[in-house]
Amino acid sequence: MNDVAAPQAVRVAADYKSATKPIWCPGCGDFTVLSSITKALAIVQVPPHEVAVVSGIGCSSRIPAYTTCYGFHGVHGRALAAGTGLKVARPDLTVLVTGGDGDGYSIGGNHFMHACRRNVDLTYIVMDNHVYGMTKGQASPTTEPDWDNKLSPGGTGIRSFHPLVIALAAGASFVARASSGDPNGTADIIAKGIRHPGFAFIEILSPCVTFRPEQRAWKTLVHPAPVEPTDDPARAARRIMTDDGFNIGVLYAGERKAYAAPRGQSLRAVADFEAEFAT
Ligand SMILES: Cc1ncc(C[n+]2csc(CCOP(=O)(O)OP(=O)(O)O)c2C)c(N)n1
Ligand code: SF4
Repeated sequence: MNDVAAPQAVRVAADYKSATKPIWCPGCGDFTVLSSITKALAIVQVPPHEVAVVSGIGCSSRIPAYTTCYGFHGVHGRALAAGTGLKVARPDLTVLVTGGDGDGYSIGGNHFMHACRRNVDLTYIVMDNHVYGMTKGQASPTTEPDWDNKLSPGGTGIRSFHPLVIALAAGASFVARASSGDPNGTADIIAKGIRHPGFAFIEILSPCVTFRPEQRAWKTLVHPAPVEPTDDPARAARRIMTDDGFNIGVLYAGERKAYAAPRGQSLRAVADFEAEFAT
């Protein structure tokens, strides 16, 4: 009898793509983000059953269903809370948290800051289209103050949130910007984020062609960051605050130790909690 295990076949992007057909609008940037995520998983060669994709609510938050990995499509703005808990309880899993700018920076804004601060080893991918796509085009925290539309005539007049700088200030140990117009470059950045030991935050410019058709031009505006990533958060913040918003690449990669759950504490059985709440 031959007891030598057969070598594992090399996994390809298609191995991570489920048979569920995305229902995004034709041309939505999220299609290429999905393909970049599956390509990144193939680069890392982690088996699909060892990956969990966790999301909130929004068009972009539909991603988990389109992969063959474990998935959790949670509630609006709480993806990072669920993903953090999962990673702490199951550090053996590769955890990707995915969603939109409304989900992550508005209702989920508080979780965003604290996830950066905690530096749990997960990868947070935000498909930023500067709008609430799923609920038909309201302004989001990253919407430009002068974006004129019928829901906020003349624009909101409110300064945009700057996620990358906020991530740095809050303690994220890996900060990158990518573009859905560059699927291979984005796959490479996501793979780097997955391999990074700590909280990796990746903003992906992903156009909403339905409510922000002008964003189709983003793919002509993006360009590789002209400098290598730095491990100095102050330098990274200065660069990001003074760039044109279309610099693509890993912008900051630091070495802060990732959070590790205290050892030696046994997990309590669910039945114990039930008994406590029953009294
Ligand atoms: C508690 C709660 N509040 C509001 C909503 C309505 N809602 C669903 S998706 C969404 C915004 C989604 O926007 P974004 O996260 O930017 O994702 P996109 O659809 O643009 O990908 C909102 C406000 C909800 N589902 N739950
Ligand atoms: S509404 Fe916008 S974000 Fe949602 S699927 Fe359509 S193009 Fe994509």
